Amino acid sequence: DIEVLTLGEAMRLLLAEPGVALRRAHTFQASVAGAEANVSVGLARLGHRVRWLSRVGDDSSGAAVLSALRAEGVDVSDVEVDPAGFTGLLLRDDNPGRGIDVQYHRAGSAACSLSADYVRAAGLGGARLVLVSGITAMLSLSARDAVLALFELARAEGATIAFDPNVRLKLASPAHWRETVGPLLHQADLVFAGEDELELLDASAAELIGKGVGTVVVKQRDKVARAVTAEYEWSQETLVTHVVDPVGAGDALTSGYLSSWLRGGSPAEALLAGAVSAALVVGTRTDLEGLPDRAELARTSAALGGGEE
Ligand code: KDG
Repeated sequence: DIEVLTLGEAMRLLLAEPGVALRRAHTFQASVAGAEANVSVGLARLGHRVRWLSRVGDDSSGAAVLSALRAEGVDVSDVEVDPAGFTGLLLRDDNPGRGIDVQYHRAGSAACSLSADYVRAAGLGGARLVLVSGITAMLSLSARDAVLALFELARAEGATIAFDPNVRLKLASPAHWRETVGPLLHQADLVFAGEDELELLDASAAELIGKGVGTVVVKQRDKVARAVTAEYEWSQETLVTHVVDPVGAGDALTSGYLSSWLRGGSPAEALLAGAVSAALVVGTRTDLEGLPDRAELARTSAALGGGEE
C-alpha cells in the first residue's frame, strides 16, 4: 500500500547557470519542477511510499521526468503517457536579488488533460494522505474536476487532504485564482499557504479553521511559519541562513511537515522538520537537490533547531 497520493503537473526544468539572468544564460542545468512532484520526492526521500498521479507527453521531457521520479522511489505506475500531448517546460534563473525570471511553456500540455475519470480510475490505492496544489486546479477545467474528484475520493475513504494554493500569477489573474482555488481551501484538512496567498484569496487562518479546516500552516512575511488549529498555535522561525535558490522552499516545508505528521509528530516537531527541509533546499540549486533524507534531516535538526526531528 502507498501512504501518500499526489496529483499535479511536473515539467522539465532548465535552470540558467548560477547567478546569470535567463536571457543571458548559455548553459542550463536540467532538472524537474512541479509542486506536487517536489513534495513527492521530498516525502520519498524521507522514507514514505508516495504515488504521483499525472500525465506527461510521449517525448524526451516526459521520459526524463518519469525516470527522475522513479529514481527517487516515487511510484509513477499510474502516470498516463499521452501520445498526442507534450510535457511542460519551465525555464528560469536563480537570482533572488533581481527577482526570479520564470518562463512557462505548458499551456495545453498533457497534464492539462487531467480529468476526474482518470483520478477515479486510478483510485487512492490505500493512501491516507492526499496532497495537491492550486496549480493543478488552474491547469484547465478538467484538471480542476480531477482535483474535486480526488477530494471526493479522499473524503469517502477517510484520507486526509493537504492543500497548498501555490498561487502563480503567471498562470492566471488574482480574480481567477480566487474563484477557482478559494473554494478548494475550505475542503482541505491541512492547508499550507503564504500570508500573501491567503490575502489574495480573501481567506485567513481563523476563517478557514472556522469552516472546518483542521490545521492551517501560514508562511508569514516575517519568515515565521505558524501552525494554527482551533485549540492552539505553534510557530517556528526560519532556519535559512544562506539563499542559493529560493524556489522549492514551500514544497520542502510541506514535505518535512507532512513526513513528521505521518509519523505522529506534534505540530511543533512538524514545523521544525519543515523549516529544516526548507533551509536545506534553498541552500542548493533546483527544487529537488537539497531535499533531505531522514539521516540528514535528523542531523540538521539537531544542529539548527536544537532538537531531534
Ligand atoms: O513550488 C515550486 C514550483 O512553483 C515549481 O516547481 C514550478 O510547480 C511549479 C509551477 O507551476 O510554477
